[in-house]
Amino acid sequence: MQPEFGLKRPDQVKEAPDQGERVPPGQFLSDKFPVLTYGSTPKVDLKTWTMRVFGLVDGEVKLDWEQFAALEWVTLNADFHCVTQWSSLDQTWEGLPLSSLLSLVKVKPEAKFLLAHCVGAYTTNIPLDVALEEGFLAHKHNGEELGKDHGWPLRLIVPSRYAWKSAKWVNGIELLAEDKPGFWEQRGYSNNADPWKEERFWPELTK
Ligand SMILES: Nc1nc2c(c(=O)[nH]1)N[C@H]1C(S)=C(S)[C@@H](COP(=O)(O)O)O[C@H]1N2
Ligand SMILES: [Mo]
Repeated sequence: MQPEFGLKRPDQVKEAPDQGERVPPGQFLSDKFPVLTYGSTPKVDLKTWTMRVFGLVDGEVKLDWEQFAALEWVTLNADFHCVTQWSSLDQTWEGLPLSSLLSLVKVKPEAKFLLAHCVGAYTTNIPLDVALEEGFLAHKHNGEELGKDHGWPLRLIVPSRYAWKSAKWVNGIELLAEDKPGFWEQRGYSNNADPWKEERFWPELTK
């Protein structure tokens, strides 16, 4: 297990002083969109793909791709900040706000957190209020379907947090009463992950 800790400043970076107020501390702008995956890219077949909303909900749902694609998709413009220090501004994502997916079930009042599940073992956790405000399920990126390595057919986007919260190949949303650290959150990454506060790793690791 080799966390991404201590990775070097990325090669393809450009300084953009005029963008300074949009680039969080310790980040550099990148034109590229590198692939960062723990493990290999899973094979996904739309014929068998499903999205499940479960846990503290009434009326659990499981949608197949056709049902998911029939929902009302919108466009989101957001900046993307990777903990390995690159940021890409003004990315356009097309898909479904997480709040729209959650409106298909009745979220129980005791649900306060959410754990995103993926094809493969990756998970990541976010507070439910953050999920409702800005969580987004993207199928297209800058006008094109997501690349297979970037989470096709569907990835989570959580613009206000470091990108490990933007789970690729997402296929399940679990509602929880207690917070439950995800894959990287269990392995030293910050639970909150706010790039503007440079919440990269557990506070005790950076002391
Ligand atoms: N399922 C899954 N999602 C994931 C990851 C992963 O390893 N598996 N890596 C995360 C990390 S650490 C980052 S920085 C972003 C990178 O997204 P990208 O590969 O599209 O640039 O995806 C996040 N989502
Ligand atoms: Mo990352």
